[in-house]
Amino acid sequence: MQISVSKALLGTAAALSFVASAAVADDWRAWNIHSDGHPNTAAMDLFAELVAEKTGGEVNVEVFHGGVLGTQPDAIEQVQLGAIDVGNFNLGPLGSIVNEANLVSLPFIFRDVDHMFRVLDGPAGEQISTAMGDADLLPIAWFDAGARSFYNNSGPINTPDDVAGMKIRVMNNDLFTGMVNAMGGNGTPIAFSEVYQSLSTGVVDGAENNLPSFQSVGHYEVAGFYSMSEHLIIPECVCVNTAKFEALSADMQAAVVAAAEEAAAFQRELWNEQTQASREAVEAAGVKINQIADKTPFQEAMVPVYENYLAANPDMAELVALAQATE
Ligand code: BDP
Repeated sequence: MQISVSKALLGTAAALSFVASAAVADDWRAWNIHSDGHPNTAAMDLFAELVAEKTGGEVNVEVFHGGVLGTQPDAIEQVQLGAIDVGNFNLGPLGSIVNEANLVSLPFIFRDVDHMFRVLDGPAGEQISTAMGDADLLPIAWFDAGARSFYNNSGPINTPDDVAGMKIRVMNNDLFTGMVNAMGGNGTPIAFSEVYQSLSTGVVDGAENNLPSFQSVGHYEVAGFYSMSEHLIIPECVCVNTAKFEALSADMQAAVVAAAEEAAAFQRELWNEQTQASREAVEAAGVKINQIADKTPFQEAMVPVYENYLAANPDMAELVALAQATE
């Protein structure tokens, strides 16, 4: 009698635990714009692996690389809607959706990458994260994306005047078109996947990106001058649809965040190695990389960009001041 009772109980417990785990088992689709050989691709693969391990298979992430799920602005929207669950997004194209996130897209706002991470880890970062979470784009880890510099095919850029008259591809954000236009150029938003062709056919004269992306998508083959303007230092997030994340138990949330943080630590290490390796590879392929002796004229050219931006977004003055005051 006793045996059959405990057997029945065991059976019920097993059935319940099956129902419970079936109810919370979650399949997530992840968006990544990069292909094999880029640090973020390796980091997103590691994220998926760690999520499976740390959640005991209750959350499964399938990463779609190479932007096959859509352009970045589209994918950001899809994560907001919950049609894609998670993405590795650059905060540049995200700034037009979440006002606070635009802080990081102001040219020369950060002194270097370490300063950018100190700002993100402080109260300004907290405000940005909260606003992103409220917009259904909850950041659970930050990736390094180095500094972006100009590249083109006609010669080195040493002053803002060298940008004048050039059509330069930028990511989708009015701040970036404004930035190029303030130097007398013509800032043109084009999807990342179309930049190679645009450069090779002369639709644009140049573009701007960090060294790993400049190399990984072959832009160096069609733009032989890379000038170290380092005008934008924009972080990237691993961003999850907020409702999807909040539907997880506290334990599962902690497991997913731990996976993202571990993947981010790995990404930042890889990033530094890849920046050096990409530099060497493009130079070996014949690209001329030039340092810019004095970046002050570029920074001075951004004064109207800041003025216009703050006039249109007075609420952002406090965040800007907070970032600038961060040691
Ligand atoms: C790369 C970013 C990627 C952007 C791309 C671009 O990692 O998210 O889409 O630049 O310029 O560095 O569009």
